[in-house]
Amino acid sequence: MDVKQRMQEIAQAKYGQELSQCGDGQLYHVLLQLSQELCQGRRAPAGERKLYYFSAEFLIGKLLSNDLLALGIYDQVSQALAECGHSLSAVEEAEPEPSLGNGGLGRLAACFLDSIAALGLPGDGVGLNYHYGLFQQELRDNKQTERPNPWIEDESWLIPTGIEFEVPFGFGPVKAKLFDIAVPGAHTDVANRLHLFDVEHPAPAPEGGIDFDKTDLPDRLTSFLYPDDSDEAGRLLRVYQQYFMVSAGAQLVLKELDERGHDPRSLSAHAAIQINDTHPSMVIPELVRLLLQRGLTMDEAVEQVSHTCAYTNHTILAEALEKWPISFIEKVAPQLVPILKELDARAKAAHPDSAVAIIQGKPGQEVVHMAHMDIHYGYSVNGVAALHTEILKGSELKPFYDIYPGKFNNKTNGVTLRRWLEVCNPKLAALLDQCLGTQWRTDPTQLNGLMDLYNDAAVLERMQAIKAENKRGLADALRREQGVELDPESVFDIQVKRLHEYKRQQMNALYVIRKYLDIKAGKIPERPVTVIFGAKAAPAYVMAKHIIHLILCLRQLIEDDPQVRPWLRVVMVENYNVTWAEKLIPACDISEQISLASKEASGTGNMKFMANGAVTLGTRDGANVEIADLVGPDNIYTFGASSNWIIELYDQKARDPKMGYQSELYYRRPAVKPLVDFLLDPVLTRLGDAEALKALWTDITGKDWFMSLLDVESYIAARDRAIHDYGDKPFWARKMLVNTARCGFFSSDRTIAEYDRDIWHLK
Ligand code: 26Q
Repeated sequence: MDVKQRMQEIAQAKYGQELSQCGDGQLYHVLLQLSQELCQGRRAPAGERKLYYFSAEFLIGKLLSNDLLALGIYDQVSQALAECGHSLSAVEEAEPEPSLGNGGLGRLAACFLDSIAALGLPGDGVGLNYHYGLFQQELRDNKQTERPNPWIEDESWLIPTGIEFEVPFGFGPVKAKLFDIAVPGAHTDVANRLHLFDVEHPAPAPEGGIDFDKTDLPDRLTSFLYPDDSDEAGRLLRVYQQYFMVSAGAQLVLKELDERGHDPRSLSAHAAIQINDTHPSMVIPELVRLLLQRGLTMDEAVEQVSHTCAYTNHTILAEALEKWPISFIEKVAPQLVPILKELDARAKAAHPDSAVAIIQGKPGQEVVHMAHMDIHYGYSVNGVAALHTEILKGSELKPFYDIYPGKFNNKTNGVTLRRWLEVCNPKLAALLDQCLGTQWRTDPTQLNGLMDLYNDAAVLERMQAIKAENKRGLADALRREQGVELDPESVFDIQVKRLHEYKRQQMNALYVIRKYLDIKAGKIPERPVTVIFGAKAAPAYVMAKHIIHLILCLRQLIEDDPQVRPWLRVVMVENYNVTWAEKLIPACDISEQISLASKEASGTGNMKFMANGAVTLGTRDGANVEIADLVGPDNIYTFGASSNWIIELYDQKARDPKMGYQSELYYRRPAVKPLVDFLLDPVLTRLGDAEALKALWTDITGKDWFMSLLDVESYIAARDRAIHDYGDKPFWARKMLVNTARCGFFSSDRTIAEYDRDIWHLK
């Protein structure tokens, strides 16, 4: 096909204009149509067994560039646009970003769909079509406010399918309408689908912020994605959303099984359902219910479901493990209650230990423990990094591991290097082509070949030149979007991820305070550093919002201080999302991965940063451990207490609340106290809300549940060492090179190949 000619035809038909006369918004719609035509022409991958990846979140980001790459026409389109005076990056600006995820878990699901298609495997996503997605963040008066993010235009990536199912809620049936987004596989001729269910008459956006009447169902069922907090008023709606997704999704699975000519008694031979955290767990009782309706006995239904469903755990934070009051389920989907009770009774008969029960609690106050149901009635349980899986087996889920050792397995996360290297960092990708040939694009382990160039001065210099160009690109974007002027010669030190106490953005802020106080005392740092944050806080997560407030007040303090500003800058990117990530990650020198050891299941940002030649400053947590093993101690800065020690501290604390970790103790240390007390200093508090800062101070000096003070001294030392080392250009460039060279293991193609080999068995 002549790509440019087809673009011209579409432009003529749509707008009666030449390509050169079209605006960027029109060109985006031309390319949207072209991509959709090409996806339509692709076949679905064949296989005996088909995977359905059930997830409440798919953080897909903008799709245009990725789809053009997967369709093999990226270069042709870029050139065609250039020939008529346009640029693909300008056209991309016109694409709205779907925000169908909170963070890591949702972005992982998007990377997985990309890799499943690229490996030519039959596997579709199943989720919800949130109209306003995750909230859009605004930063005003040093605080976060939230607005809806309407991303669906008249013409969008969503393809109406005409397929509908009825979801039987307690209050009556609701129609679920299916929309699809095509997922073309790179270097293949196949495409899979992301299936998103929607209500028939979606409600308009609420006026003002994101608050709305959460009882106004069904029209508001698919309005918003729930932020990862425990907004009490929203909890019931969340269960409605989950049941809507899994009931429609389960009906889709059975419809496709039927269309392929298979009996429901052979479900597990022809379908696999991956349950992405516990959000879709109700698919288990729902499938049992639908199979009973189709004439299977309870034994047969349970047998099929237990060989169809597999569960991925993404967290060990107790507060994030979903337990729904049975009264909620009674209300949302009463028909599931007898099935849940039967599943619970069978589990209790086989395993009387109350720690592994599905239904727990006193009569009248029972809760359904979603993860427990998944483990009893799923055939696989996996963690998302080696350390995480070991913690699940050894402590969090130990009673289950003792019962079902064979079900547990590790699948270390990965990221699609197509989006997170090829598309977001074209200059580095071109250098890699020059050095290694293009095979690394299909086999990222080939990146190991870079190690042969460890002493190649020309390559090292080119890597640094590319980093410098990317830093200037980021500085340009921040000037355009936020009006801040950055020094691209300074060290770009970046922490971007959801705001959570366990991720310890507050510890990063304490480092900023350390440097501020040093400079004020006349102790000038070795070189200028720009500290960049990007983070959304769940609207109901008070402490997270206090931490944002602290960061923004520090920013203002430093911006207004001509003595400090040349050496230290703080930037908070407003509305951090996938689009910003694609600009930030290639421009990063130091990647902050500083979670409290044992708490970050894996992390995936850490992998994207290393691929783009950033050096990690991190704790021995999640996949950081595997990154450290791959790059070796000279190419990563690790610090802080070990996960074993942290787990021991929490155990001690559980045994005796007065023992164990005491932030008081750390607070008293002379190197720590002035940093924390700065939260009360009028120099700072006059810029913001003194009460909020006091509340944060009280928490850090008293409770500090996520131990931000435990590691703060070793953190400061490690960070200073990294900033010092940065000054030796060739020395630092080698670290960059090793990080890119060793990132192949973290390709989600590798992760998906393992899921298929060990869990799905699709072909
Ligand atoms: C639960 C109940 C009610 C409302 C919201 C939620 C909820 C929503 C989202 C709970 C958790 C999440 C998201 C979790 C998440 O993103 N986990 C991350 O998953 C990544 C992919 O495996 C890991 O790399 C990260 O370490 C992990 O934090």
